[in-house]
Amino acid sequence: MDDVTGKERDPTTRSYGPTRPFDGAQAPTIPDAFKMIAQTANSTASEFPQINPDICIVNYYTNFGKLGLHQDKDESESSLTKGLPFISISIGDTAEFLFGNTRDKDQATKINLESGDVLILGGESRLLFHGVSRVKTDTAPSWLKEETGIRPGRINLTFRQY
Ligand code: MD6
Ligand code: FE
Repeated sequence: MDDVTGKERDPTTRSYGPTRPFDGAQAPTIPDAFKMIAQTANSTASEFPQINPDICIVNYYTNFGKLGLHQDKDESESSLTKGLPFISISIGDTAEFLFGNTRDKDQATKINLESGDVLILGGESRLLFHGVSRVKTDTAPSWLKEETGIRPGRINLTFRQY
């Protein structure tokens, strides 16, 4: 697997850089096992280019967590122009996920993202508006809770290539 230097995301400026804003630590590379999952998923969506991810954003949502409708356009001009996909993996409680062509949530399509679901936005769909309207309490698979002791809520990993 091609090793690339990882990038840190500064959530306040929404920009990417080589180091972590609060302590200057170097961004680690993405573990191969994680990269393998993302790239395997990517290869099943053969209409999209294959990425070599250098960014993995991990978000933890409590059962009150939400994310407003937004476009992901903080990656490089070239990445966005090429429609390089991002690959999102959901773990834990189910999210109600919205997507659409505008920021209007009443016009958006609503789907459930359950634990283990993978969502790929690339090509023409790369700049769709998307967000999380709610996280459904106590919907994670019971085996996951028993085997990992995962907390209530949802973990989302998104893999991207800057
Ligand atoms: C999700 N996450 O949690 C969708 N976007 O299913 C995002 O849309 C997202 O987690 C930009 C940056 C971080 C994210
Ligand atoms: Fe996003």
